[in-house]
Amino acid sequence: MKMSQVIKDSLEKELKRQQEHIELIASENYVSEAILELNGSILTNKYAEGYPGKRYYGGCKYIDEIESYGIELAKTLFKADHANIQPHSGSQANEAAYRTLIKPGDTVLSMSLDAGGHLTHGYPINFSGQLYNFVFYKVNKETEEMDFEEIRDLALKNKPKLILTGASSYTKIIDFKKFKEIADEVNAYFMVDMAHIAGLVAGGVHPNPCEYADVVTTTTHKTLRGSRGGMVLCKQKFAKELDSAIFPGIQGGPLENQIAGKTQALYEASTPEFKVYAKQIVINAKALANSLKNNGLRLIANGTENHTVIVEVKDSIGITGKQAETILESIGIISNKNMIPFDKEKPVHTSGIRLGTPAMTTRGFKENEFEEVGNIIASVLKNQSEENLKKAKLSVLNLCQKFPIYKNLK
Ligand code: DSN
Repeated sequence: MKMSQVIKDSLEKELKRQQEHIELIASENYVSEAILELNGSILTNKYAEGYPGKRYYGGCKYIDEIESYGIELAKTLFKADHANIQPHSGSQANEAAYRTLIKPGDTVLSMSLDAGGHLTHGYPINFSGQLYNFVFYKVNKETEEMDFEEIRDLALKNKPKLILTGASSYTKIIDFKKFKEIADEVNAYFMVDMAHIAGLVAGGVHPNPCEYADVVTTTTHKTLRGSRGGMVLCKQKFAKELDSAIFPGIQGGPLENQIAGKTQALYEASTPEFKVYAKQIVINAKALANSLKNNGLRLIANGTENHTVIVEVKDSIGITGKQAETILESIGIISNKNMIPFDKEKPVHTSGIRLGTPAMTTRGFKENEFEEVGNIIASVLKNQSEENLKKAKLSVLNLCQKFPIYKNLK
């Protein structure tokens, strides 16, 4: 049957949008054509509840080959004892990790949302905040970086069963060794959600949490540049409980087309080319940060060591994050409003925007392009005259046309 014209029209418009915009959402990326093909493949037809060699359905021989290969690639790439690549999302990966390590009502120490944490790290309206007793660490008010004195004090005072780190908007290298020392001191499990930095870890430009943590969760579609979904890695002693927590605990049939796409991403991330890519993501983020700073903008924690830059706009420019996001979108730059540490604005407005370099690095942007992007952003956030916006929009389109994506897709 032919594709619905309604869907086809929207799909074509979305392709054009992706081709003609500069994508700076730190959690997005462009997957390879091989991954696109696998996501839309016949693997979507198959039910395969269970795990390779232990399925509840017949006909799983080739599905098992792909999933087993993905598991082995994940274990090798991240030096993990055990891997489960079935979680449908990062949220479900985190839910499975909690079910593996703790019981409802137990205390967990994690990073607050405004400081850079995630909804599933205990936000009161998320399942995590409703089931477990979360206590939050923030960042140091002066440096806007993690403060290990505060983290240790909170751990000693609250005696959590689990200490969790990993962030959605934190721009510095995370010291997993220090976290592990604190966890050991208070006899807590240690969990890392490396969703944002998984590709940087795979590429060797961020320390690997698997060395220290009992359980490591991630999404597979951010810096790792794979199919949309989740994955959990853990020490051998948690393997059985983790697998049961995912299936039959919280999920039924795995999405084998997505699992094949994740496997392809793990294969791609194991190549020397991916190491070059990961390194360039960080070089580009530093170039973007320097350009914004040279234009007088204030960055949270004064810069970046990873793929993300967070710009404070409320006090320094007098606009909210939401307004900044809208201004940038009007010229073809896609970002997202973002809370900053100790934010006084509500999450729907915020005082900052979050920018990331993974997607445009995939497209081929290097330092010069990111310096230009920084100049454009600073210029339009400070001056929204019609003439300035028009000029900026043209520069964005020129940059996009120089670095096309999916040349074979129409
Ligand atoms: N929504 C993701 C992000 O943008 O960071 C996290 O789940």
